[in-house]
Amino acid sequence: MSYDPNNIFAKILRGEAPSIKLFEDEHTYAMMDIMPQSEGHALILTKEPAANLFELSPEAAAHCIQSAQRLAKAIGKALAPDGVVVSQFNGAAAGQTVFHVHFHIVPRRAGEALRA
Ligand code: DGP
Repeated sequence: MSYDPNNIFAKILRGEAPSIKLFEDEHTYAMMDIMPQSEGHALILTKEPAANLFELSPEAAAHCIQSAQRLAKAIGKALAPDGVVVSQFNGAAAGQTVFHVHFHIVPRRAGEALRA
């Protein structure tokens, strides 16, 4: 799949669209999800122009996981969830809607259903 440089996450990374930023480093950008599935649902974006995991370099993938771990730990401290889901979708058939690689960090509480 070809990468569209005008996807919404690319615009956020260029500062052309707003976001609630949590942190960023040389390789990744962390922000709140605009349609949270639970309280504290956040996203890690790679800064590499890659539509999906198949296009992402191994180095960028490693940086995403490092940032996902950093964010999951921070959410654990801030919200004390019972668990945290880290997920990532590739292709529309898999549920991907924004075609710029990102990881979901979704805090979960025992017995609480995800929001639609
Ligand atoms: P998916 O491609 O299925 O992994 O989901 C994309 C996620 O990105 C979804 O949870 C909603 C979120 N999202 C979509 N547009 C925006 C946006 O403009 N800002 C933020 N912060 N999140 C967005």
